[in-house]
Formats: sequence, C-alpha cells, structure tokens
Amino acid sequence: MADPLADAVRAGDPRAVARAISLVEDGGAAGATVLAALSGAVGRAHRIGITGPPGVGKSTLLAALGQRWRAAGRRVGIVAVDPTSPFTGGALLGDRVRMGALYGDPGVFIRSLASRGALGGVSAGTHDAADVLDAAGFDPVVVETVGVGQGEVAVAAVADTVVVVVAPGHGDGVQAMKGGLLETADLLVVNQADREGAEGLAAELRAAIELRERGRRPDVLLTTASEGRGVAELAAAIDAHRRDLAAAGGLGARRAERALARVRDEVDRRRARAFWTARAGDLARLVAEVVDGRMTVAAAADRLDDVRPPEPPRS
Ligand SMILES: Nc1nc2c(ncn2[C@@H]2O[C@H](COP(=O)(O)OP(=O)(O)OP(=O)(O)O)[C@@H](O)[C@H]2O)c(=O)[nH]1
Ligand SMILES: [Mg+2]
Repeated sequence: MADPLADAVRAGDPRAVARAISLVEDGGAAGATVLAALSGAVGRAHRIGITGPPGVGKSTLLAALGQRWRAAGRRVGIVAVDPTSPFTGGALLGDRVRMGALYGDPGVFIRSLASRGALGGVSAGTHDAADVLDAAGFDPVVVETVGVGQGEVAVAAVADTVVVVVAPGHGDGVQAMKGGLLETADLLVVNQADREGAEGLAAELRAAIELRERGRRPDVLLTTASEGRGVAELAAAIDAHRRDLAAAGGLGARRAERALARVRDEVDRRRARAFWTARAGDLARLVAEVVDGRMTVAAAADRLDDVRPPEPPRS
C-alpha cells in the first residue's frame, strides 16, 4: 500500500524522518503503520552501539567518528538516548556542543530520545527509531546509551557492533565491567587516554579478557577523543568487526537475536498492559490491605496472579 510518509523517509527527506521517528516513539497505530511500510527497506545499515558509564566521552568520540564517516561520504544516523537522570540532566545541551560539528550537516541525522527508564536506556522506541534511520539510508546507524551496571547488556540487542567506552576515574575499572559489560563488548575503548591511569586501566581490562574461557575476546583500544587521537584506529576496528562478523555468518545471528528480543518485549508489554487494565480494581483493593498491614506484598501478588517462575534446577 502506498504510504507517502514512508516513501519520503526512504527518499531520505529529513523532515519525514523526524516525523516518522516521532510517530514510532509514540508507540501508536500511526507509528506501526509507517514501520510496516518501511520494513522492506530496513537492514542495510551497520548498527553500532556505543555505551559506557556517564561522562567517559561517548558523545565526543561519536562526534569524532562521525566526522570520519562523513569524510568517507557516509550518511550518519545517530540515536542518543538521554537518560533524563538527575546526574546527566544537561546531557542534551552538552551534546549540541560536543557534537557541534555534526549538527546542521544534512548528511547527519541526530535524534535524542528519552530512555523512559528502560534497561540500558534501550526501549522499543530506540529500536524503531534506528529502523527508520536505516530505511532512510543512513549507514552507520549509531545508538549512544549511558550504561550503568547491568543496563549495558541491553544495548547488545540494538547493535551489530557494540563499543563499550570507559575512562580512568569513571566507575571502578574492571569491577565496573563485571555486570555483563565485558561479555557484551565487541570493542573496548579506554577513552581519555591523556589522563592518568588510562594505560593501567587498559592493562587491567586486557588481563581480565585473557582470563575468559569462552566467548569473543574484544580488542582494547586507547583514544583521546577530545584531540581525535586513536579515532582512525577505532573507526577501522569497527569496520573490521562488521566484516569479520559477516564473514563468519554472525551478522544474521545478531539480527535474529535482536528480532527475538524485540518480539518478546512487544508481547511482554502487551500482556502487562492488558493484565493491569483488567486488574486495576483488585490492585487498588489489595494495595490498601498491604498498606494497612493486613497482607504481605507476596500474598497480594499471589492473589493477583498465580503464575510462579519455575524453580531453578537443583545441582
Ligand atoms: N581529558 C579528556 N577529556 C575528554 C576526552 N573525551 C571527552 N572528554 C571530556 O569529557 C566530558 C564528557 O564528554 P562526553 O562526550 O559528553 O561524555 P559522554 O560519555 O557522552 O557523557 P554522557 O552522555 O553524559 O554520559 C566532556 O567535558 C569532554 O570534553 C578525552 O579524550 N580526554
Ligand atoms: Mg553523551
């Protein structure tokens, strides 16, 4: 079926892209319609995830990478997930400064999305916005998320190549990498290499990677994003990762993983919405009993839903 908005997106019209992203972010029927019309055009872009603790220099690094990609004639799509946390409340304004060279370039589309509390800042809207940029011919499509603790793992589902950025003095080094981050990273970047402790952090990370028994062993790169140092090497490593992944048949596996996570997430959200709509009255009544001390939280949950997670297998 003809869809004028989808046609304009596929033609790369920036206003249509902006409109389509707004629609898919709203999560309503109009967004679903445009996504359906675009689905055949999705899947060409290299999806790159950039994640790491707050303030390590992800946006600065992305700006430097973006300039390289632009110089190579590539159109760059960026989804920056704004954590809307009290700690990084100024992120949006700051990004306009940090990624200043990219703003206003018609070959670059930058969209900031609120994370809405999704794990790792990656929500259904993030995936959908990336799909719109992909269909519009942007390549690469980069998603920047702030990851703290376990959250980083969620970014893996967004990307063909996951770049995890750390910096000396941000988080507690290797300790901060334990919550799945090390497993998630395709490339590990120690940014702010001009600062004390960068070499030590890189050595620590390499040692931790060596200890791993299985899985991929990501390269560790050093960058000074603010001076553009190490960025060419990182850009090359990102390209090489995708080439290797494609050659090993891993690109399809990544995409299948991504599709699986998204379908499950969609079903979960639908079920949750239906469930809580149907049980709103019971919930209010049971909560009142919990507040009065007449019922425990667990007992209230039992009354609402008798589903039990399976017992973990005994060893
Ligand atoms: N010394 C030094 N400072 C850097 C480097 N790269 C970035 N910075 C500075 O670090 C600060 C944070 O940079 P951002 O690029 O906003 O970091 P971010 O990880 O995107 O931050 P959030 O999105 O808020 O989590 C800024 O003041 C940058 O100028 C670097 O290589 N060396
Ligand atoms: Mg940032």
